[in-house]
Amino acid sequence: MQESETPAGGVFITLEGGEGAGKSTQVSRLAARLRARTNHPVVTTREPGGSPYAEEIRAAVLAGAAKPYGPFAEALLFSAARLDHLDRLIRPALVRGETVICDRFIDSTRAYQGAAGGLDPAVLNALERVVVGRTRPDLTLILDLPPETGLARAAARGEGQDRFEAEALSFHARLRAAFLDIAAREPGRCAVIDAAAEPDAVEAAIAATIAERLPALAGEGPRG
Ligand code: T5A
Repeated sequence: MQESETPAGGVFITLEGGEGAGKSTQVSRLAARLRARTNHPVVTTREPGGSPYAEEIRAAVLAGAAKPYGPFAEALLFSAARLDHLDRLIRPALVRGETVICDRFIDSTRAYQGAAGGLDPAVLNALERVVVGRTRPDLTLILDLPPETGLARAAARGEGQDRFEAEALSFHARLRAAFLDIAAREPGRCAVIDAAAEPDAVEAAIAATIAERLPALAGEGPRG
């Protein structure tokens, strides 16, 4: 494991939100937008996953393999995946000065295993301290929409439900409240985006937030 206090020279952006909020869609759009305007690499990644070992954990957890053992076991597995992802991909990219855009990160553990799953926040804080250390996002975009809308979008793909999509609507309502609560507690790091809008409008809202919060990134000019 690399030193968790590794100084980060790049910019770390995470996208968070409930099921079908449009995170993957907007990660791609934001990366394309930044690549057209910056002179340094932009890396896109996701959690759980982002490294070979973490992708193996992703497959097992989303298939429900850890569900019988409860939210603590799931949080440990997500944390093990995160540790590998941080060591192999995120921290090296940040040290090289690159921009990393990650689809889900610590706030998903706080919302899914914590607020909605019932795991003690003190346990999650301890895990974050050990696993994430100082590698915190510079900006977290919380894509907010009614859970019914997000679940309908996910269902429309016709791929069946994974471990968390299959939870009751009340679980997804708690998730939405949890993400909004995180944004309210950490307004310097987080920005709430209306994700019920059309994709182009969501992209524009994200671009405006980047321009406001990370002006150096937004204003570097076209690749030369
Ligand atoms: N999890 C994860 C935890 O419990 N704890 C953790 O610590 C972590 C890291 C990951 C699961 O693991 C859980 C959370 C999740 O349940 P996943 O497959 O990565 O599983 O799940 P999601 O991140 O929810 O991925 P989805 O693909 O379901 O949702 P996205 O990425 O938010 O949405 P996207 O972009 O794929 O869009 C969904 C559909 O809607 C359309 C798209 O074309 C697509 O068909 N769409 C829109 N339609 C209308 N208007 C818009 N604005 C739209 N934007 C996209």
